[in-house]
Amino acid sequence: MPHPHRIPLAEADPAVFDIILREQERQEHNLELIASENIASLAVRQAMMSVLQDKYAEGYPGKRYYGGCEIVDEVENLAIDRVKQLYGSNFANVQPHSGAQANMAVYFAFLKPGDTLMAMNLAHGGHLTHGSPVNFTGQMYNVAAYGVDPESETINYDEMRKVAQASKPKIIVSGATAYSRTFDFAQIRKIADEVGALHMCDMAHYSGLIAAGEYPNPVPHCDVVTSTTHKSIRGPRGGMILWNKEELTKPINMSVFPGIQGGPLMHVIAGKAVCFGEALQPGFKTYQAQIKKNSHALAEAMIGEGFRIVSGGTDSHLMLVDLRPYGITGKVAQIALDEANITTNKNSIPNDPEKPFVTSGVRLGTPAVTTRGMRESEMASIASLIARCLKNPEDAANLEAVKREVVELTKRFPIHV
Ligand code: DSN
Repeated sequence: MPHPHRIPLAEADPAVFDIILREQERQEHNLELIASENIASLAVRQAMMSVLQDKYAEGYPGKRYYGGCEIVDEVENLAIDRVKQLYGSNFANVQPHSGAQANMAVYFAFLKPGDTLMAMNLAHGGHLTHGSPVNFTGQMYNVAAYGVDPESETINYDEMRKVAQASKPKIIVSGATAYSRTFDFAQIRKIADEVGALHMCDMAHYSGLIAAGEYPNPVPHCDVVTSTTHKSIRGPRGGMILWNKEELTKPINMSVFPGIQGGPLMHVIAGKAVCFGEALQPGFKTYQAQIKKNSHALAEAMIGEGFRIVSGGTDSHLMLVDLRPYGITGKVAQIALDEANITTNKNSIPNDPEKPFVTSGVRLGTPAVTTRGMRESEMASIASLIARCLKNPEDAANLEAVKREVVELTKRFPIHV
């Protein structure tokens, strides 16, 4: 009899194993268009299921609170060295468990409760941790927001300057979760300097494109840059923080540990090292360039199907689709698309007349389908499948017919076999 610890999951816990198999099957035969999702490589996932998960290593490499950390120190140093090379930063912390934790660590390092945090209006594309009233940021800080121009639907830097001058924030945050255009990081740096604020970029959505030179790099224009590691960069779920000035090292590192976290997840840090290693390979640039080509192709094809794309197009991996030309809401669209194995999320568009749980838009992104190997011609097919669903979103036979075609398409681009 093997030791009980060596029994594989399928035998040890068939209930959990079955759930995993069914989720794998769902991913295999769905078109994943959620802009923040991706498909990590086998190598990244193997690092995450390694024995490193058993090691406690509070502290930082060379300065841990527990013994036996000399080997996991190597993997954390490797992740730090690779990510610094990738983005050209002088310093990095790879311990945040998520993007939200990375943001929290930076805010706790540099803000006191009641201080002013300025970030993009949530309704225009900002993130929960950029000042939402239901998030700790909205509860602990005075929040000032900038947004997009109602005509161009791109960031209005004159308004941003006025808001900054009036609110005197301690931190100005750039970056968003539903903004498809580039940020002018140099301009935001200038505004931050004019009002004596720190400039923090939350580059989570764009991090893969940035690593490949397909989107402007915020690092030279920011005091601090935060990110997740699982979106376009395609690594394990987690977060990271980058910065250039040595004097910021102590407050940031102290804020992550012992400030808001305990033991780092060494298996996930190993996955981050693998992901950064992958991103340093020439093939990663080709992948990121294709994400953008696919995003352009999808946006053009959606326009061809009669949808409106917010701001008229995209400079990145994502786009916001205004569904009003089809006379339906984001809520209806998301449910109908789900029925046809097309996974999206409803999303407010700027100045949306609908409530956030209903919305007039959906957000689409191309990182995951590009990982599967899909290219421009598949993007045209996807736009047509979406349009067919949304012309008759409550017709079950229509949705079933589209689903059959989606399954055929996904079979041509297998993920795990
Ligand atoms: N949940 C992420 C997104 O979908 O953009 C943000 O953290």
